[in-house]
Amino acid sequence: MSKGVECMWMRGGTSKGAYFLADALPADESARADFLLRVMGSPDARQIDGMGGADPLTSKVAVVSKSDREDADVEYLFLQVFVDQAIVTDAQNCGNILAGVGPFAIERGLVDPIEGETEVRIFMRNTGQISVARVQVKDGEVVYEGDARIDGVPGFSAPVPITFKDTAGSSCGSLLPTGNVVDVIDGIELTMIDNGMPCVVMRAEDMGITGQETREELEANDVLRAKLESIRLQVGPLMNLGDVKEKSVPKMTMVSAPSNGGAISTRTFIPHRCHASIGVLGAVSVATAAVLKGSPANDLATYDAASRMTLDVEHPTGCMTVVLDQNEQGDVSSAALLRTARKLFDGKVFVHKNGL
Ligand code: NQM
Repeated sequence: MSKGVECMWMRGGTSKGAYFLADALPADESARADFLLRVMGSPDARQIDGMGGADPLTSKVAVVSKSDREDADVEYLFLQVFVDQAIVTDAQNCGNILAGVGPFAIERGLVDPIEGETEVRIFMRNTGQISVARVQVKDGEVVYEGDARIDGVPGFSAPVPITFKDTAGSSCGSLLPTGNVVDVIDGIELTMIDNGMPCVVMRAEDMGITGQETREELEANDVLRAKLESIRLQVGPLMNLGDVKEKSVPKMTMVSAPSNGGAISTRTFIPHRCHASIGVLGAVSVATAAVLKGSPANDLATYDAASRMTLDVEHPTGCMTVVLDQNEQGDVSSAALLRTARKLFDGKVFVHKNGL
C-alpha cells in the first residue's frame, strides 16, 4: 500500500468521502476494513492521521464497480467508517454518498457519457436494490457546476436527481418489520420502519425535547442520548437487524410539527451523533412514516394525500424535498429527490502501515 491507492474524494449530497474502484481495494474484507480505517485515521475523535473529517458524515466510503446485471450499469457498496471506534460497517446504505456514484462511474469510464444527461442505473449492494441517478454531461465530461441547491450545502451545483423504486424492507425484510404502525418501547410510542433505511420515528415531545433544538444542543443532552440508545438496542432484534451495538442502524428520528411550511420537522441521531440535516433514504423512510395513518409522525404531519405527494422534510439546516408515489393499494412504491455532488480531489491516498 505504500505506493498509494487511486481514490477520488467527493461531496455526495450533504456527506463527503472516498470513492474507490472495487479492484483498487484489498479483496479480503478484514484487510479492506483495516486499510479504510487507516485512510480515514480511525479510531480517533479528530481523525488527525487520516483523511476523515472527524464526523460520521465525512467518514464514508463508496466502492464502485461495473455491473453484469441486466438492470444496472454499476454496483455501489457503501461503507461507514466509524470515527472513534475501529469499525467499518456495510450494515447501512447511504443515499447522499450515492449522489457521487454516477459522476464517479462516468469519470472512471465505467459508464459512457451521453451528451446532455446520462442516466446511471446503480445496484446498491448493501440493500440489493436499484436507484437511477441522472448526471449532467457536456463535451463528454461530467458537469459539476450548475444552479441547483440543496439545504446543508452552501452554493450551487449541477442537479443529480435520484429515483428509488421498491425500497421497502431494504434491510429489515419489510416496511414495518414488527407488522405494526405503532409499538411502545420504554413507554415511548414509535414506528419502526424501513423504506430504504431502518429508522425509528417517535415524537420529539415524548423524548423531552421540542424538536427545534440545534445539533449541538441535542448532542450535549446526555439524558436524551441515553434514552435513544436504550430504545435502539431493544428495537434492533425486533427490526431483524440483530444486535445493533456496533451497527450504525437503525437511525433515531424525533419528529415534531413543521415550523417552516414543510410537512414534518425532524431531528435524527445516526445513531450516536445528531445529523446536521437528514440522510436521503432516512428522509424517504421518515416521509413514508409520516403518511402512514395512525403513526406518531402522521399525527404531526401536514400534507395533501394523493397518488404523488411532495413532502418537505424539515431538518436542522433546512429541508429535504421527497416525492413519494403511492400505488393503488396505497403503499409507497417509489421515491425521488434532488441531490448534488462535487469532485473535490482525484489522486492517490497513502496509508502508514504502522500508523495505528
Ligand atoms: O439515509 C447519514 C447521510 C447519511 C445517510 C446517516 C443517508 C441516507 O446523510 O440515505 O444519506 O444516516 O448515517 O449521508
